[in-house]
Amino acid sequence: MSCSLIQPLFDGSLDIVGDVHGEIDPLRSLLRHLGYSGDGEHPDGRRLAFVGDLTDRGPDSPAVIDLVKSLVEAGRAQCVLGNHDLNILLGHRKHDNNWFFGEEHKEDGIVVPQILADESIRQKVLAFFRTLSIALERDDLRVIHACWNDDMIDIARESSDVVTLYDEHHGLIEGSFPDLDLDDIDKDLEHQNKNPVKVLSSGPEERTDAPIHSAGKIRHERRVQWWNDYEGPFSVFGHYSILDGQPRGNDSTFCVDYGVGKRWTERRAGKSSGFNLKLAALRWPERLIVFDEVV
Ligand SMILES: [Mn+2]
Repeated sequence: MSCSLIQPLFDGSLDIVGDVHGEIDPLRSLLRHLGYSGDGEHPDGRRLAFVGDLTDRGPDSPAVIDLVKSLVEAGRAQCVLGNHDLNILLGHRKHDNNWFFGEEHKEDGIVVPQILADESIRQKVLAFFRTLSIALERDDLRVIHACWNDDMIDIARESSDVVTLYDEHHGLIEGSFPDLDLDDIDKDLEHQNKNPVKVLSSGPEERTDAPIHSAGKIRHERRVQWWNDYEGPFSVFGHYSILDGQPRGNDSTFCVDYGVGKRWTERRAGKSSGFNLKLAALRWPERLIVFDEVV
């Protein structure tokens, strides 16, 4: 049976969880604070939706995937693919996904403490990711990892396989280059902004006036704040990590990624509680934010 990459979102009251990035303990705390039992049951019948990026950076991506997979299989959660999850599914090797290939990951010369995958974990992760959609929707609410773009959603709606959709558009974009007069930055931007899988899971980008230094690299592109021009039902997204605690979004959009994926940097600096970087959930329809730590 084939099913569309755009799926109906659960009805009823929801708790929409931000990018978890392998942070299993904050995830368990958050679910407890939200009132879920260990196996994901809620006394008020609430259910969960995850905005994706379950993996990378944090200490235990396999445990996060195990937990979310069990919640999904029990019908208590839904989950969309994030760009980190997609990199794994597409076989795109990045420094953040060394763990998946069984290799240590270092930042500033220091090993990031992480559980590394073996072959059986790899197979399980890939099998789970193959079951996930790229967006969830109902009349009053949408869930997407990075960017809700109607045109790209409509293309993804006709597809049932995210790898095929990605490859097909990658090929089309490459094929258009001989007719265009583009430099390498333009080509990168074409791939970012014209491939529906890229737009939906990592958002549109634009050329910067001058090169910018970001994460030890020189970049000529920056992320576009698409939500400023968005119109439509309320969209909840992750991806754009909030590092300063200031809410991102407006009357019709909300970013639920409060940056827990970089919490290991706070731990490395000696913190063990009172973290600035958090895992969050948005309660719907209450529009209340709940964090993993109660402070
Ligand atoms: Mn992301």
